[in-house]
Amino acid sequence: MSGGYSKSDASAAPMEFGYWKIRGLGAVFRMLLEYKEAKYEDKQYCTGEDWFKQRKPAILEMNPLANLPYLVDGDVCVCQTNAILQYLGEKFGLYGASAAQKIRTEELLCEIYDVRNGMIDLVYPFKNVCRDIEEFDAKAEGIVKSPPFAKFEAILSFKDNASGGKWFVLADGPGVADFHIWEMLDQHKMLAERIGGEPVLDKFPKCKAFYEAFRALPTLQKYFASDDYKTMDINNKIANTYFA
Ligand SMILES: N[C@@H](CCC(=O)N[C@@H](CS)C(=O)NCC(=O)O)C(=O)O
Repeated sequence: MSGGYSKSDASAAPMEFGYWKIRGLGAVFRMLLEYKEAKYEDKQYCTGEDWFKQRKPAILEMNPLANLPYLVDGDVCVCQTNAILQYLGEKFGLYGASAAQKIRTEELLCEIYDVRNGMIDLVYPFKNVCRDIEEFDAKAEGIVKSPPFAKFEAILSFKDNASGGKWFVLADGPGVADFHIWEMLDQHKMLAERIGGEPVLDKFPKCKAFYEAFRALPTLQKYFASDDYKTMDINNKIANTYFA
């Protein structure tokens, strides 16, 4: 296992965040924890031995749903991406200020997880959606021609948007769903660049403005300058032939 960097905040014990040493579902949390300047240890597992043999048994003691990602915060151990995002969203005040905003956050977390699953189908041959590079090329081209962000563009334009279309849910900055949406925008942007397709973001002007505003957030600059963003593989090695 190799460690990422962690923040210092004298007032609280550090949280433990765990995931493989890839972006995968981990990048969403690394960005969120950095954005909030949280005190946390970023456990990045490199091998099955590191996770399944060394750490998972202890996480199972805390939560029978043990999986990657997980979060340990004092006595609390949360698994499942959307449950962890809800937990951190409530902790940081980034889940929604009203019942309507909380519902929108939950909707968007589910919606963007669907988008992520499309990317997983594309890049992992064991999913049998793209069994070889020819099938990958054909499907990737289709995704880049018609990227799955029209609904997100519509949310940014919708009458109830509290920020006038700058952020997805909250009035004055990103909520937890924005972090997963940004990660998927970035992955689709990179996919288009990789296969020489048309720029994905140009098709969605509001999503593009959101992408740029998020990319410029001051407390995220350390993350964007780090190897966790610049050089870390997006997907597990099994997908690297297609989209690392
Ligand atoms: N729906 C789960 C999926 C979790 C999952 O599939 N984790 C994969 C990596 S993306 C894993 O390798 N888990 C380790 C394990 O099964 O112990 C979530 O969103 O948290």
